[in-house]
Amino acid sequence: MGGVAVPVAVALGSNLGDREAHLAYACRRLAGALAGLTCSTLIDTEPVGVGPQPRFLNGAAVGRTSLAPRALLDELLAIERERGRERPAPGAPRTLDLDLILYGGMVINEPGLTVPHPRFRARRFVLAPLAEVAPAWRDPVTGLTVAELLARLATV
Ligand code: PH2
Ligand code: MG
Ligand code: MG
Repeated sequence: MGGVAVPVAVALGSNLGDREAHLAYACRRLAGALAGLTCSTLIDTEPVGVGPQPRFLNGAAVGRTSLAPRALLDELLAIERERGRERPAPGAPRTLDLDLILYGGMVINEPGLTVPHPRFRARRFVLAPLAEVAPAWRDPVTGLTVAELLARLATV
């Protein structure tokens, strides 16, 4: 460890197998990886942008980490694999998807690691649970809070 703990937000999703068990597992594992973890309640959502698929269960978690962004991403991918996540094709149904949404106020554009998550501002299934646990967190790109981004979704 070492370094200053940075507040981070993670989006959780599942639409394959026992969705609740996968997300409950993710919250337990994240509680070990992130300090002061808070997990949102879970919402059942229509699949967005992936064609006909089983419905999703979505949630969000916030906590603090001393891991660098890439190390945290590796940890998220490891937790996904622990639930048998496979990647047969982009957008395929998944047991567990853990997306890094916000890493403090950092803006990162690297291969495989874009933070804030490039599509989170348009996704109600991310913003609604995130607004439950971190409404005042600010998106470093638009300067808007999570609550403002969610409110804006209704009108655009
Ligand atoms: N994730 C996607 C694509 N579409 N739709 C819902 N409702 N929930 C998701 O988590 C989701 C999605 C890509 O990761
Ligand atoms: Mg995703
Ligand atoms: Mg993902």
